[in-house]
Amino acid sequence: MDEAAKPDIEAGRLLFARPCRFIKGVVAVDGLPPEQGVEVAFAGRSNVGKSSLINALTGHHGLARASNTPGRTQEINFFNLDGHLMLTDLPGYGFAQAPKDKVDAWTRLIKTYLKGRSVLRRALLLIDARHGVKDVDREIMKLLDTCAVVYQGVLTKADKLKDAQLQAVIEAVGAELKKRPAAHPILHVTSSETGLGIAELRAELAELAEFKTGAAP
Ligand SMILES: Nc1nc2c(ncn2[C@@H]2O[C@H](COP(=O)(O)OP(=O)(O)OP(=O)(O)O)[C@@H](O)[C@H]2O)c(=O)[nH]1
Ligand SMILES: [Mg+2]
Repeated sequence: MDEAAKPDIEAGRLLFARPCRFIKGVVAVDGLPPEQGVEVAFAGRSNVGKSSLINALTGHHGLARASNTPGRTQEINFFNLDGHLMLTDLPGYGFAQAPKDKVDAWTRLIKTYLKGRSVLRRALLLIDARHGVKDVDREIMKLLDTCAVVYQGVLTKADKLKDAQLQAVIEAVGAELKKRPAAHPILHVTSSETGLGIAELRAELAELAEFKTGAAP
């Protein structure tokens, strides 16, 4: 790896040490906040750990509501990281127990948002390390391949696996993402529980937000 490609861990730390504030929860496209700055979305199956990952990144445990009950996040929640980056916590997809009309409404909202949001610079596609890529994930990948947004795989709950199992999942998910036209080549491996991979993901998001250490005099 050349020097330029190295993640700037310190920039990530400094960016995510800044205050992050909840802006609004959106249930329909007409409620979306104005498009400004750089936005990054957290997408993935219900219960994969989207809200927990936002909390781990920001070091703010009650910020995004995480829960044992799948389908906890039912709207697109916007979090403003001190004017540098907007984080969006999406409702999970693939939650079979939710009422069909609700699932249809979330799915429509997620799809419209992912397709039409010009400030959306990246969608993080969270995959539960215990389960790997499922068909509902492939559906979202297919959609994202047609959108003007790069998406990047993030394995969650890595703490739940033994090293050898984790390696196998990293290889399988990495191989699957490599085949997709719009997927970013780097797969992040994280645990919101132990903090694994959080510093690296912060660094990558700082780069996306063009946030640098010592940039200002
Ligand atoms: N062990 C472990 N548990 C995790 C991790 N991340 C999330 N969890 C747990 O997984 C459950 C779901 O987490 P959430 O963050 O609410 O998941 P979500 O993707 O936001 O779920 P929805 O909003 O329902 O789509 C919670 O009980 C979390 O405590 C992790 O890295 N390791
Ligand atoms: Mg959630």
